[in-house]
Amino acid sequence: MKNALIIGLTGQDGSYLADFLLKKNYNVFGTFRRTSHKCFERIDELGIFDEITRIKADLGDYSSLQAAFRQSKPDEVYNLGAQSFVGASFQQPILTADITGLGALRVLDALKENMRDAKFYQASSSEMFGNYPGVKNENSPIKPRSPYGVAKVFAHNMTNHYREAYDIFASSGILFNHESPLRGIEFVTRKITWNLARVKYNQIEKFTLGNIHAKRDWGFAGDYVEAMWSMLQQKNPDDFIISTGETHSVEEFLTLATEFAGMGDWQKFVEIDKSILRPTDIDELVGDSSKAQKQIGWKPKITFKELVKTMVEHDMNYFESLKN
Ligand code: NDP
Ligand code: GDR
Repeated sequence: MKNALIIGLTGQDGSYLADFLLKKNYNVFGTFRRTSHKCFERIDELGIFDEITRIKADLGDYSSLQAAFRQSKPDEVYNLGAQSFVGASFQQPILTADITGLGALRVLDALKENMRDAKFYQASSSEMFGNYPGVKNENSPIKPRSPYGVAKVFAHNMTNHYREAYDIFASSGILFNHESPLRGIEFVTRKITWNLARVKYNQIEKFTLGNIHAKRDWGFAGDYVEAMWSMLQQKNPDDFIISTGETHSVEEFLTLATEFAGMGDWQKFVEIDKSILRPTDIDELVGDSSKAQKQIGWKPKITFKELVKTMVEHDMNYFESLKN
């Protein structure tokens, strides 16, 4: 039985990855940070809380990461931990640099000092490409447009550096946006499906959005965690783009979600709030995952339409269940 250590267990991807690895018969260890409120909602929703060894560790605290390595003795380490909300990175650039950027270096260094033979996965991001136009592949120019993007570039480059300098099996997945019913509610897709349900169930009358013309390459998180695992099963470490190859605007997502919810015209209950606009945003992202398709045999299974429908149904069912 292999041991896997997931940094960022409590997040969207950490929860799906834990579920996936348990099904593959791994011993799953995952880190969480102390909070004053419940942090295992997603793990609970997937019904896997008792099957995971949970370790308290913070990406800002090197000693806790070292202890996590000593306790879990991992064969594979997945660094999914981050301040991952691009919008917040403009308000908290230093924290984002520390946790999203330096945090990855702390994990890499703890690995080098404690479990040098463990394989390492870094959660890199399409946000690293910024507004550079066109379909992105592994060789596209890196031009980040947010403190989050800049921090991810640092972590990405450090991952490559540890691979080269210390012969560590360190791979980066450059993942484009991926969503699910477990997505945090501040991200635009879940914000839309959650608030549509609140409108439908008379909890609110309206909600606000920012730049609805932005376009993203949206896939399903459950598909994307499979790619993370596959990258670590290869003979050699490498970087891979993971994306669907399709791009859709926020407005398209909103229109389709409203249609699935059977709620008519979204203009009746959505307002555009300029204060949500970011100082710099990315107009359009779309990725070419043909390298991953060829080398690791990965491809997305869930379509854009299916994704939107699943998220709408999940949130409608939740508010429906509150009535009973
Ligand atoms: P989430 O925000 O859902 O999860 C992030 C995880 O990091 C959570 O477990 C969070 O803990 C943890 N975390 C935050 N701060 C710290 C800290 N100081 N110390 C330790 N852990 C911390 O993100 P996703 O699951 O969506 O994404 C996973 C990773 O992939 C992230 O690194 C993200 O930047 C990256 N990524 C995501 C994409 C996407 O579309 N989802 C696309 C490309 C990259 P807590 O629950 O306590 O907040
Ligand atoms: P993103 O995701 O920034 O791409 O980062 P997000 O869902 O936050 O934004 C996508 C686009 O929608 C626009 N937008 C809004 N965004 C939010 N959050 N709220 C709104 O009300 C709103 N209105 C319009 C944004 O301006 C943006 O253009 C995600 C995160 O998961 C990162 O961690 C990850 O690295 C990248 O995807 C790839």
